[in-house]
Amino acid sequence: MQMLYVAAAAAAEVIAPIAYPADRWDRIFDIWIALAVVIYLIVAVPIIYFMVKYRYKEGENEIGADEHGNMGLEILWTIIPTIIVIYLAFQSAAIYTAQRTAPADSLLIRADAMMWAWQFDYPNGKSTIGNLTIPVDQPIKLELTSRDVIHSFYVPAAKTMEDAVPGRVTNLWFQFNETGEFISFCREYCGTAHAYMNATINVVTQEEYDEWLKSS
Ligand SMILES: [Cu+2]
Repeated sequence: MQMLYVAAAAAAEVIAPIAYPADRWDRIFDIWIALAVVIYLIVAVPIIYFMVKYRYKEGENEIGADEHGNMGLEILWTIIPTIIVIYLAFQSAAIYTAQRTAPADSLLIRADAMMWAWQFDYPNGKSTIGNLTIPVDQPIKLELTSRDVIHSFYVPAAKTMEDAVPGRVTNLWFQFNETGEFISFCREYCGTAHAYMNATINVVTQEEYDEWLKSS
């Protein structure tokens, strides 16, 4: 089952994700699950084999051999896991950094959270509530803040989110690779209407975006 899942995940990777940085997150997941499956098999297969091979038989090996360990094995199974853990740490840190660092050519939009809505402020002064219209194939950097309590802006398609904290400016980035209507919602419980604190992400072509931005 796990093997099938890894194979499916590997096949799915060829297709571009609906939105970045979902692919970074998926890559971390694939690396961890692939390693976990390999380690699981290395441990589980010999366990089952030895359980059968050395099962109790009357009159056979009734008193076990007096083993005193094996220095070579001890070194081997200390060094290999150490290398794996260091690899995972560096790989995850590199992917995490890419996931958290907005590309230099990002379009900057400000998002203001309040009970219970999102307000978006565009570079030309245009402002919307509950609707984020953005161009496709363009990295978007959202600078978040809040007017009242802590909220959190979540973009499921991009597998990214960030808290909106009063008195502080935080940020997150994402990029949609196809046009369409997507959903985002508040992911930090913020009171009575928290469950309705959604925003529509309207992904349009660059021309449509320019047109939309100019209209009042
Ligand atoms: Cu909220």
